[in-house]
Amino acid sequence: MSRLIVVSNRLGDPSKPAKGGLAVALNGALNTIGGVWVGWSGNISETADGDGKLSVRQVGKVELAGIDLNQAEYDNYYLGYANSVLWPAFHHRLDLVSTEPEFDKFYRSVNRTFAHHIARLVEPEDVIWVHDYHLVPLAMELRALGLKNRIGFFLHIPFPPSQIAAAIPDGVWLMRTLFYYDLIGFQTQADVTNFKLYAERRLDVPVEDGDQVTAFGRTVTARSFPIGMDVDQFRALLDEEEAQEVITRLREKARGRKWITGVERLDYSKGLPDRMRIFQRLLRKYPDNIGVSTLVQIAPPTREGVDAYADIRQELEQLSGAVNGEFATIDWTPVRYIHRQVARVRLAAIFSISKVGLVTPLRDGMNLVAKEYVSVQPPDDPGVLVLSQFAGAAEEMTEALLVNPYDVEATADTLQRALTMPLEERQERFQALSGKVEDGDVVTWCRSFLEALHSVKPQSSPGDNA
Ligand code: GDG
Repeated sequence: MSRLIVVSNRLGDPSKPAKGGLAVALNGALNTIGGVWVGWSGNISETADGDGKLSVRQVGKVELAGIDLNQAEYDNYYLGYANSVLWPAFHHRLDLVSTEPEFDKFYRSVNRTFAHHIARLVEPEDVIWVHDYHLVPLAMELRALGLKNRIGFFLHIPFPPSQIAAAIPDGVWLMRTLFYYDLIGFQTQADVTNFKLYAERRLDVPVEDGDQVTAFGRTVTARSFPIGMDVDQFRALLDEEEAQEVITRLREKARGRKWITGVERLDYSKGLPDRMRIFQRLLRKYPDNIGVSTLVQIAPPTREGVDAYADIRQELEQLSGAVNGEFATIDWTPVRYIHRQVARVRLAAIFSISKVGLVTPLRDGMNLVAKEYVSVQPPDDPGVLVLSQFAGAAEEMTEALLVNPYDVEATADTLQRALTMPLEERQERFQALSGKVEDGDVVTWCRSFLEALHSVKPQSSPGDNA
């Protein structure tokens, strides 16, 4: 039987609780079906460029193959091209793109290093599944080494509209490398459309109605596979003693108060300053919330080596301080801002007693927090999901209250509607959303991507050494 080789920037550890959305999803998938996971080990060691050491260990059903980076590779590939060029550009933030001459050179060479290690690990029948924007050119590098395996790619972040994609430094080269995959998975139908429009408008190739796109002499299948969460695992956390303790303690403290909860890495794509403005507007416009509704914002640090992240932290701290200064009383603090990683079991507990899940990214591939919030709501008294229309999740989760987070006034009105929604409407919305979250969980997502990868016609190989 063919093995599954998963490749992602950061190597996860299926035996430990995961932090980011990608790790959460892949832990679920690999623990279910087993295979090899290849990724950056998290170590920075002093090796020559392109010489990253590989260490392999077995954890349960999964073989973990970690590749070290050196400091220049970390700075220029990870913090550089991946997180200072591709991440902001793909999230429509061209104003935050910052380039250095070395970025793309290192991006290419780290992908080549990954390819060399994978080529030694892989067997002819193995299926390779590459994840995310750090590794777009990996298939091209693998093909250049002669690999004929089926190779799929899943993009966890949005695919930008063609005008934005056209502004990406080295963008045409990057897009060309996508055509070395057999299957490209996107989070939403809107992303698939953007990809096809890019091919039509910028690569000047005819695009048919189906899911295949041909350019540079290669044909790739492009489809949407909305990612899901591990519903059973997350719900099971609520049965743990720690979760029950948190729930009891928070209920006692709350005494009729309402929690509005937001959880995300402190990233500018997540719209956190706008969320503070929305909450401030709610308190100003609907003063019945003063002393009653509390915004719990958990925002653990991320990518602190990139300047834009220091700026967002400062802005958020200033805004949450301003809201607290304006409205706090001796016995009530309107914003509880936590800039630390919170244990997953506690997140499940906090979500389950929150009257509103406030998920208002300015742009997001999917957003698993929206699904996690819904998955642990009590069916007899569920809370309400307020969800940005710019999260990929909005394409499926249409029974949430969908908002435009740039419109502070209208979103504050919707937040008030969520806080005062009658039980019957909350239950109706919850039933519909909960069914969707269960039906499209991470196991289904993984299965449907792999089935599609097994069923697409593999690429023929002219031009593999391009
Ligand atoms: C990328 C895409 C796409 C957050 N804070 C804590 C914590 N988390 C967990 C959440 C959730 C995960 O991290 C975040 O996932 P998201 O999907 O919301 O966002 P990204 O990290 O940006 O992930 C995204 C995803 O990939 C999957 O394809 O949905 O669009 O950007 O699981 O709960 N977990 C713990 N403590 C925290 O403080 N334990």
